[in-house]
Amino acid sequence: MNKLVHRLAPLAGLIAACLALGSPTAVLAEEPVNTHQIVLKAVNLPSGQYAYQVVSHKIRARNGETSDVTSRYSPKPSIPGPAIVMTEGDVAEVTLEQGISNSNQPVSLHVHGVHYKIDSDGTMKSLNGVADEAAFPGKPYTYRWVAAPGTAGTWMYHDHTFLNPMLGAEDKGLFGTLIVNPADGKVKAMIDGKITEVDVADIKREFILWMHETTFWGMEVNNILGGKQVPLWTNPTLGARQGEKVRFHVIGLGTAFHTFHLHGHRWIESGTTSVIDTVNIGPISRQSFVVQAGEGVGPGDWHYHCHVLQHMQAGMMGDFRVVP
Ligand SMILES: [Cu+2]
Repeated sequence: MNKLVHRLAPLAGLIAACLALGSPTAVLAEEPVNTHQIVLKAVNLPSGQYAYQVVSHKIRARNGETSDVTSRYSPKPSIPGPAIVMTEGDVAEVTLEQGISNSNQPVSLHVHGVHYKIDSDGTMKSLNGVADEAAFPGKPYTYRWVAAPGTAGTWMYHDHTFLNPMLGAEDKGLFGTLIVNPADGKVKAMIDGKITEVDVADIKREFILWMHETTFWGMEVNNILGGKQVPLWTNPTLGARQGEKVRFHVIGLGTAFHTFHLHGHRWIESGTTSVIDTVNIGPISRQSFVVQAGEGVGPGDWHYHCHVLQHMQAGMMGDFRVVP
């Protein structure tokens, strides 16, 4: 029996490989809703860290209209990197440039959650068996991401080659957020004490908080200002008007396990109907939830923090400032 299993195992592996390679070609049969043409650059910061920045972002809609949304982004690099927002049915062609002045090593983009073919894996040939899928100085690399049905969620993109050809340098700042909104435009939320659905279009602000070691790294996407992105850097004060629907995206990075807690607010745990106010966040696990700012509690500086005592003591905290 064991011998038979051993003889069949390579065949099963081959079939599995064929199936896996076959599926990305079928990810999006029809023309994409929007095609995002994004140019990103990886650079080094004076702090010794590294970061991504957007050079340009154009969106070509299915009807052929093209819009330039580059002004949404900070003109400077940031940690976390720019938040890329797509909708199920969209495709992104992301070109990465190596703009790191103190190194000629390859830098890449490896994305989570969405579909891509093996040549958009963002790893070296030693890992993917196909090609060195990274940008070298003067030699950009283009990746194709497909936000196929079923990929809605908050995901990570990060370097997978720089400094360490197997792992990359995500822990040195080369990471960012991909938000894929559902095609039907609705997300679950608890509003006025009831579990309901809200329109993504009614979300006024997105607060992205990455939990790394003993620090929150933040970014706001302000939907009131057409998706304007404001890098918030470390342990930021977040701001909203009372009653605004805001969405938090809390993501873990590195090796530590955290417990994210927000004072005065409750939310629906992602993928469940549980009402919670604290959630465990491990490396690359995430929680995305909508709250109505100050609901039932009013304005104030509502503290948020990691509830792991050593992390709190090291300053892993900030405020969610709700104004009338
Ligand atoms: Cu923590």
